[in-house]
Amino acid sequence: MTEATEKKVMLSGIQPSGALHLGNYLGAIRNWVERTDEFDNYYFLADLHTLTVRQVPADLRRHTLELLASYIACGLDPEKNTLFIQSHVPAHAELGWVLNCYTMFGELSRMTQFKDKSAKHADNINGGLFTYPCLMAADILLYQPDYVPVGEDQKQHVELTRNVAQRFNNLYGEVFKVPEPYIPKTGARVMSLNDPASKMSKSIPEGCVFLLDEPDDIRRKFKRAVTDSDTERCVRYDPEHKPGVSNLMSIYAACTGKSLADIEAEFDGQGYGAFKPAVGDAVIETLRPIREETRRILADKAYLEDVYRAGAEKAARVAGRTLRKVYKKVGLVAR
Ligand code: ATP
Ligand code: LTN
Repeated sequence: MTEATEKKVMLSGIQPSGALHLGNYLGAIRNWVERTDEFDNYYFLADLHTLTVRQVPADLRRHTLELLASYIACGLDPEKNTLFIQSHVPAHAELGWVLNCYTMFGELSRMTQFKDKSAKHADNINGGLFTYPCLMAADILLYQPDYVPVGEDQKQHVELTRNVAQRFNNLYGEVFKVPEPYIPKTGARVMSLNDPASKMSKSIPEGCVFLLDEPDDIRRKFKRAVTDSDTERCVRYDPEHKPGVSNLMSIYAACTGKSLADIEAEFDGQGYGAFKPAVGDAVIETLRPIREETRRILADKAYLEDVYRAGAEKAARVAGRTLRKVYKKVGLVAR
């Protein structure tokens, strides 16, 4: 195979800090699945990242395996995607340290996720929370990816990664590929069902639809979804004035493939009463096969073990190549 026909590389990760939700699926995983054949793919579970916030150890272990099972259930075939657990590939922590030394205090201070999380966990504003983007930059740069598919909230971290990579390359030559963020058109920012001003997040469970939720729970959550207090009560896309309905429309569009204009026409004259259950049903049908398959895979621990072992082996080979180059460039003595 010639260079020109080699596939481009795609890489991303999710923290196993809780159950996966619709925002993670529509904003991230689904886009990974759609691009499987087109790219050489690396998808990992960012378990080291979760330590920035206090975790219950047994829950973290369970969530990590659940997330791996969900990756596969969502359609990430382990034969076509390198699936692995971050802590199984020591190069992440190693390059993370080096990049700490090439990232500025001021840059890290500007990260909105740091500001949000330190407000939320005011009793535990630890160093890891602050330097977390350096570990994320290492996660990415080790694999020389072309694209990093993430939801809108992670764009700032990918931009920082680009800046750090460029800074390093300016000092030492072309060591890192400078990656592009890859943000989906629909689902990039799924908002909470009970507060359309904040993103859907596991920390607001009532406004959050989890991939393993039963249909009845999903139906109930959509029935109670906050819509807008405007008088016209029609289904129209207007994120500024009608954030609740617009969020539901985006979810419906992402689950059915319909355009926003089609949806406005479909519910013309019907108000919110017919619309909300229709969105609930569309989500139920989208998530049904994923829930069933996740449960099936989770029961097969030996299979999961095979997947994460093989994934770590391949990932370590690729990551090791970049790490050795970095160590050499900065002047560390080769072992
Ligand atoms: P938390 O619930 O604690 O905010 P999280 O659900 O955002 O965490 P992450 O591991 O931070 O989980 O995110 C995993 C991926 O899902 C990232 O690519 C992120 O951009 C995407 N994502 C997370 N929440 C949403 C959302 N509400 N809408 C769209 N994409 C999202
Ligand atoms: N920071 C991300 C998770 C994450 C990630 C990454 C995403 C860690 N390392 C590398 C893309 C590439 C988050 O909190 N969602």
